[in-house]
Amino acid sequence: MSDLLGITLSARYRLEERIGAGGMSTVYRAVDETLQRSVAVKVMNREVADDSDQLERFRREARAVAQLSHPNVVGVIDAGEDSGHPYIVFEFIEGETLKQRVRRLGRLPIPEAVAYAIEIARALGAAHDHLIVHRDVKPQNVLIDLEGTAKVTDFGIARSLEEEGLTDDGRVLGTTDYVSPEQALGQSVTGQSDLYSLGVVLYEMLTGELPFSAETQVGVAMKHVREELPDVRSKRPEASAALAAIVDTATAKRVEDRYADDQELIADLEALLALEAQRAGSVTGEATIVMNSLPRRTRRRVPLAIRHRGTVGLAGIVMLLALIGIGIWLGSRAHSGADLPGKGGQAKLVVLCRRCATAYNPDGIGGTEQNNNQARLAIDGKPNTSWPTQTYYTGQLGKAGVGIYVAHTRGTSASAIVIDTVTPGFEATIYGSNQQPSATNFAGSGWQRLSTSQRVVSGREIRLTGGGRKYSYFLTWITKLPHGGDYAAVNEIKLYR
Ligand code: 3AM
Repeated sequence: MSDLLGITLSARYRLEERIGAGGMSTVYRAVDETLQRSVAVKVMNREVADDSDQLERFRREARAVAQLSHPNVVGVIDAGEDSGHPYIVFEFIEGETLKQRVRRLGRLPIPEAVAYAIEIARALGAAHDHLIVHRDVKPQNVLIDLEGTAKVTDFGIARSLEEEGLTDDGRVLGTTDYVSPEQALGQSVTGQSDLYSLGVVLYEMLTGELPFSAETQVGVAMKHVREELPDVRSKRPEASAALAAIVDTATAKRVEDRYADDQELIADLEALLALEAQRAGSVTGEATIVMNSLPRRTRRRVPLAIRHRGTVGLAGIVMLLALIGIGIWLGSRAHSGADLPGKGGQAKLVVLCRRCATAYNPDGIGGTEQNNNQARLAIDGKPNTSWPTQTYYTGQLGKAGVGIYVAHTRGTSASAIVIDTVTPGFEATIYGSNQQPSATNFAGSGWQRLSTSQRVVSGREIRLTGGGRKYSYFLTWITKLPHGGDYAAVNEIKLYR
């Protein structure tokens, strides 16, 4: 397509330099002769311009992005067609792609990585608000301008959820390095698929590596379907448990276990940025700017020294107090780091993804749901919220049991479990399994008994047997309601390694 160099499209955009090429199009730096400024012009390749489906897709990109006016989205300025060349004009971003930045610097400083993740999530949030799914979130599509701001581009295969009817021609993606399991399997793709890809981008910013490699792109895609991402902390030990939990929740294989929407992910990332800035002792570059854009409530948690100056000089006491404050607050949200009392500080709390709790009623009696929509309250780190069983007015369960299980994506060995409850005295047994529990068949779910049956005392440790075997599912199986009570509540389930 170098034949286009030097020509002026629609008597306005003079193509000066070829800056990138993809399968469908070529990107040029151009001069807008009317406004005398640099622009980026994406010209559709001639071969594909003859294909009406592809042409429609190209036009759709222009229309989709034109709807968005967001500081973290590369803006569309114009679109047109000249001598059979459809083109889109974008604001020109001087700088580099996020991919180039990671290649150049390797692992990014943690506050910077989190700041970029926030900016990308905000851009995706704006798109999702317009029912546009990006579908190709990767660091190659994130431009970092000279001020350090991240801007998402290339909505080339984005689709409006309202246009689901349009046939998807199964176009081969350039890379499957960031593909969500459902997308790899050709299932329906939603905003949560973009969040998965963003989770992988965050993983890469933190570790400097991709989570999966294989001989072929299909091989990588299959790993996204089948294999858990490696633990971020095995590659980046200074990453906090809370940060690892965010990566885990964003990249959960099952959509139900993933962040439900952008706002949930952004809230966790913003809270974390405040903490990570604190851990790093100073913030620079984009982290400072993003920090200044945090909602007031979150920003108040950032120590004054960082909030105002971007670096920490003095104010040691203020900082220390704030550090303790944030530690407690975030720890209570993400289960970071606390030790089990009475175990000599050796047992470590297992970090659970925030959607990884499920109510369990395989007998089906008394309503199959069993308040499953509240299950996550048992692992939200807040002792005053709980998952309750349904109410059994007779005071009897009338079946073998009912319960709640938590999932640990990679599987973990646990030595103890602690249940906080406002309805102590119910009887429960802890089980472990490595197969996805059947919603209707207790016996067919592979449960191994890990504890004796016991009356639950709030906050008291229940020892688990199992010889250090790893399990992916841990079930608290309630066999008897508390004496005189008609339900049982689980305020918190804490699993210790
Ligand atoms: O091929 P590289 O990675 O050097 O940075 C983008 C990428 O560069 C650049 O075009 C290439 C293919 O996407 N690019 C895309 N949109 C751009 C824009 N709006 C842009 N460069 C500047 N401004």
